[in-house]
Amino acid sequence: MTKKISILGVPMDLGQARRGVNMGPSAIRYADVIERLERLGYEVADHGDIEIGAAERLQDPETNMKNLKAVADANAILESKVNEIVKEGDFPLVFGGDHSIAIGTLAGVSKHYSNLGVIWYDAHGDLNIADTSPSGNIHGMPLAASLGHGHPTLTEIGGYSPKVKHENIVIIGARDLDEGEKELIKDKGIKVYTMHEIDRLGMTKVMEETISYLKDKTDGVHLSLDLDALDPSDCPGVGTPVLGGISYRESHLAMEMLAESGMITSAEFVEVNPILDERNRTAMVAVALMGSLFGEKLL
Ligand code: 4U7
Ligand code: MN
Ligand code: MN
Ligand code: MN
Repeated sequence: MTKKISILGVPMDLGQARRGVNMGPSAIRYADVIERLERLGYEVADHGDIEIGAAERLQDPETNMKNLKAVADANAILESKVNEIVKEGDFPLVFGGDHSIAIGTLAGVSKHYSNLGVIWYDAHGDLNIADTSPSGNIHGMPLAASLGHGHPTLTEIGGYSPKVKHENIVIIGARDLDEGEKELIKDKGIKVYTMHEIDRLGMTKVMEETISYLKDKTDGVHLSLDLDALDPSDCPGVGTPVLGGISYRESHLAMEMLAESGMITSAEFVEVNPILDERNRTAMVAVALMGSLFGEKLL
């Protein structure tokens, strides 16, 4: 990993229906992320937050999506900022905001690699397109869009598509998949470790397999970590909690193993909603996991 980390906040809440997730970047900063990373020896530059447009009042009946334009516009800005950060040779670390922002992050990162890998740490697949989405919420679509599926307004952000290949992604923590998402997973043979496999194999094996699956075929790996991957008892401050999630300890182990692998080249931590949280706990978990991801050790 590079020794310089560039932070970008994306106070996006238009990709879903519950307000408050726009305060995620503040909550994460409040949990002392910069000090934590500096203590590990990194030079940290905080680029502030990007601007988000206004919400549309109604779901567009034409597209079956909410706030398509505002979400796409913000992602286009995010794409160019992340692109600049990677060009500088810095490590882009993005704070959400809802998960719709992964579209822009991946668009900014992916063109710098010939085979970007993606680890999608999430209770959900985020593999919906407008036609399969039960909600019309774009935060349930970013992985699909990055694979080239869905509305061109989303898939073409950054001016190219796809950003990532089906065989270069690993989903970890899934336990709430919609029918269309399950079909896509089976159809394309997408690698998924659901909670079943995490229970059965243990996190050590899941991460060993994930790392060896991505190692040889990728030249960079993006970590997209949705805090709802963790159990709601550890991370109550998320908009779409699902019971039976990954524990705090298992998540630390996963981050430590990724740190050891040295393979992660960009990351984002999303869906922290301080309004739904208990005393900023979810943001504190996010920051603790970032500590491990960037090499913090207990001894
Ligand atoms: B998140 C959902 F229907 N699949 O599409 C949808 F269950 O970024 C949830 O992972 C999406 O938090 C959750 O609306 C998106 C729903
Ligand atoms: Mn999720
Ligand atoms: Mn998600
Ligand atoms: Mn969610």
